[in-house]
Amino acid sequence: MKPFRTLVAMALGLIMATPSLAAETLRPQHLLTGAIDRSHDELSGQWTYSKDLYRTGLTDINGWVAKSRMQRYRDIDVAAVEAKGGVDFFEFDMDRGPRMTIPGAWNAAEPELRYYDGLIWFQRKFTPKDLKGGRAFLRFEAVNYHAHVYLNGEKIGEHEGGYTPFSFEVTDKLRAGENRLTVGVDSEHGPQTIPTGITDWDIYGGIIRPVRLIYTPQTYIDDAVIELTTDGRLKGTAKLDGPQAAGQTVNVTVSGLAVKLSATTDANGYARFDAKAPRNLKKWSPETPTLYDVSFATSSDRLDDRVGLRTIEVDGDRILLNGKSIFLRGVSLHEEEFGPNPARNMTEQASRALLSEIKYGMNGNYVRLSHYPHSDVTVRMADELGLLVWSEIPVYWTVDWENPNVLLKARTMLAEMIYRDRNRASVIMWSVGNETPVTDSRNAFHSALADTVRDIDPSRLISAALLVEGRTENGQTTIFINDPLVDKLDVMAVNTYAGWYGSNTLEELPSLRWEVPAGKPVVLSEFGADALAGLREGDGIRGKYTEDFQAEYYRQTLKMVDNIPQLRGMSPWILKDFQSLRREHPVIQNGWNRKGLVSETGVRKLAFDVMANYYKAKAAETPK
Ligand code: GCB
Repeated sequence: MKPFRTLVAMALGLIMATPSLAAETLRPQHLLTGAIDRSHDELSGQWTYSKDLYRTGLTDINGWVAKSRMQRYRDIDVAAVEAKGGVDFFEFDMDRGPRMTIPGAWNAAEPELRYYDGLIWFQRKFTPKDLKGGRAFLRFEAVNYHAHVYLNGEKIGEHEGGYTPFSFEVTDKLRAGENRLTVGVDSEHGPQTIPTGITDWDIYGGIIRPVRLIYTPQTYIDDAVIELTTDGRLKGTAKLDGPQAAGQTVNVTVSGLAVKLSATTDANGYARFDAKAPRNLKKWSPETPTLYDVSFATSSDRLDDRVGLRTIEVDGDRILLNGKSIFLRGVSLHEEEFGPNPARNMTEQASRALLSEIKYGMNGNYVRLSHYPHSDVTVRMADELGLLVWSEIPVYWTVDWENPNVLLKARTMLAEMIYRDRNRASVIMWSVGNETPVTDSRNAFHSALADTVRDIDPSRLISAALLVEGRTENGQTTIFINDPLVDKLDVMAVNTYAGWYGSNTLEELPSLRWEVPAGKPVVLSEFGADALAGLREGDGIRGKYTEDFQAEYYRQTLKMVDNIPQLRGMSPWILKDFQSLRREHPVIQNGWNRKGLVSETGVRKLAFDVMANYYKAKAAETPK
């Protein structure tokens, strides 16, 4: 009998041996690319809900089938049955339940739900349009963390993973008139979830992004991508879904460009385009974020998207955007809107406020969307404003590295993230993990993730936020990367907190030496220090937690990292104070991680200007 670890390694080997097939099997059955621009009914708004901490609506004691009087998803008018009398009784009534506005996390909705972590049932009714021979899909942009979905009392599917979209076809399940949609949302995380229950951010359970009923023709364009390649071509694919998917002509037009792209779908519904990019094409960049209206059309369907066209690659230890070396002037960001009680409801307004502070306030050109895929509203806003994006999945700190099911979950999340955002010019880098300690099983896990990314999207860069080590010899401290995962990455990223965590003083920072493997670009994915906005040196506290300390920490850290020759960018931790259940200092934190360069309501701290000035100077330099 082979040890478990060997079996896992063999399973990983198998996955890696058949990459394209593997990527194809990870493709969600219905992608509905560009969902926001399709014909749809918005199902956001008021939903009723019912708490179910003991999960009585899912299973009864001893694992028996849930009692019908507990099944919140039943297609039943409880009040009407009660009015008739009889033996039946109920321990729920979704129609008369309390209401919550969807989308939005429940912790912000009601004080009694502030720290609720478990199952809550949500329900709403809706009346669909006449399908007129077409098809309909229920599309969820994100449900955190595990969704159990029922339509008119019938289960239509489940989804695990709190930050990526999923869709179920309901063409034959809708009825004329009123339909009843019920979603059980379980926020609980455990050893086999991604992330596990141990993070540095808040619970944010709920239907956190919009829900829509999407209408398509019988045969429709499920997915369409277009990109500019480094050899100056416009390439793309479209995938049709439906009975007439094969042998169809797909025509692509790009607003304002005289380019003719046309192809016929193969037996599996795929069409592939390839043409020389016209000379007058304006490339997308942070300075000129040109977006083109691209439309993909067949005889029965048309899919529109606003797309930027640019190239991204590494050349030795440089990152090239449109063939030119670039320095990433960024900051990290959690998905949390400004304000004292965020609900993770990323409206355009909320997202614009955050990203504008980076772009115009801080003189930035880049944002690390940490630690999970953010709303597509945010990514589209980055396209519009001109911010480059690092996007990642929450393979964070601890994950069950040896469990093949967990690996499959991570690969599925990667696929769902990448397939959603392949048309976003802003996204230049996919990250496969954050601060995961080096072990054989972790290395194999991450390596499989890197292969998955390369397989699905070879056009973008791969990175991971790595841990660094330190060594002191003859009084000289050296920080170094000792991680075999580096071989799989295009860009090495490191998190460093010397001067905040650990025993280094701020004065020592500039003398710390960095030793990084040659030949690849390095970015600092994190560095930072806590400060309570308004707290100054001398206010009854000295050093850590004051704005003065944080600003000095930034000055000294910047001096230190300026000595790294391959440094190609940074995303200090973090734009805004964010809610975290690890942070309970009663005077300073009260549930907030205070490493923001601005407070939770947007008040800038002293360190904000340190970064803004540093980036202003960087923007004026020509990158090496
Ligand atoms: C880290 C983590 C980040 C934390 C941060 C901190 O290294 O990647 O999620 O919030 O440190 O504040 O300690």
